Amino acid sequence: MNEPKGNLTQSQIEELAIHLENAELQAFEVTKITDDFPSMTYQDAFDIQWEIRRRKEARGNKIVGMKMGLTSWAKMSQMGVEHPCYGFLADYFAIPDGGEVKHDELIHPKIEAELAFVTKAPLKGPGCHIGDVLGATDFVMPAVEVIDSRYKDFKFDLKSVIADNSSSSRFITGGRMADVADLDLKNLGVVMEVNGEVVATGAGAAVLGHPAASVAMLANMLGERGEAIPAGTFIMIGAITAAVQVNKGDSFCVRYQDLGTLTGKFV
Ligand code: OOG
Ligand code: MG
Repeated sequence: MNEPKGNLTQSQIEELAIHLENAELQAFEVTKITDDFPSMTYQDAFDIQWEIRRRKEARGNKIVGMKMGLTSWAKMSQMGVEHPCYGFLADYFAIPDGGEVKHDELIHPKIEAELAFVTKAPLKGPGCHIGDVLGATDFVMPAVEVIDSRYKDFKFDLKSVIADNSSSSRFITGGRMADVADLDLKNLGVVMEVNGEVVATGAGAAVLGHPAASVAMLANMLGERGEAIPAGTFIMIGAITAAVQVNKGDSFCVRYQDLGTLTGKFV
């Protein structure tokens, strides 16, 4: 992903950002953008994502966190993409624990069992490692992400998904916060239930061998753009299991070892 240069012009970046953001805001699917722009680079893809972020902030939305994606083999093999990606979380993505997710506002949502780290000190790559992350973590808490690729049939390549803010759309957090010293993060078990049936299970080590490695990778990827993770940032580490498709009317419950449960309903 170390391609320092872009092949798209600034006006193409802006047009693609508008195109993908409209698909998000109006919940319609589009063809993956690399079909029409095969020469675009990773730099272009991140420039599009950052332009979507700039547009939201200019409109008054707040950025309330970051997410890593495609950090487990379960997810990478499900999506056919072999490198993690990151995205940002906007204020209106947040749904309280036990809350309702409006299915009509989304295209073809799926849910993911994740964990979130909240930092108390800044993290900056390159060279950020698990030890740096544990030292800079204020607390860990459970999180469920609702992803919703804007691409037709949820099919994409890495550049297209990065431009589409890594499929970010909603997230639920709550449960119990805990100090990293009190958790066995690699063995931490999660059980995901939809309509009372277990649909997926996993443990923290599914994410890059250790959940904190995902936060370190975020710092290192952001460092390539000269960006850092400020203190007080909420960061989701990526799905521990494969994502599960949900329909209107479905309710979910994710049980986290030592961290309580998160629930919600698609209405
Ligand atoms: C890309 C985003 C993946 C995760 O936790 O792995 C993601 C996608 O699969 O649509 O959020
Ligand atoms: Mg995710």
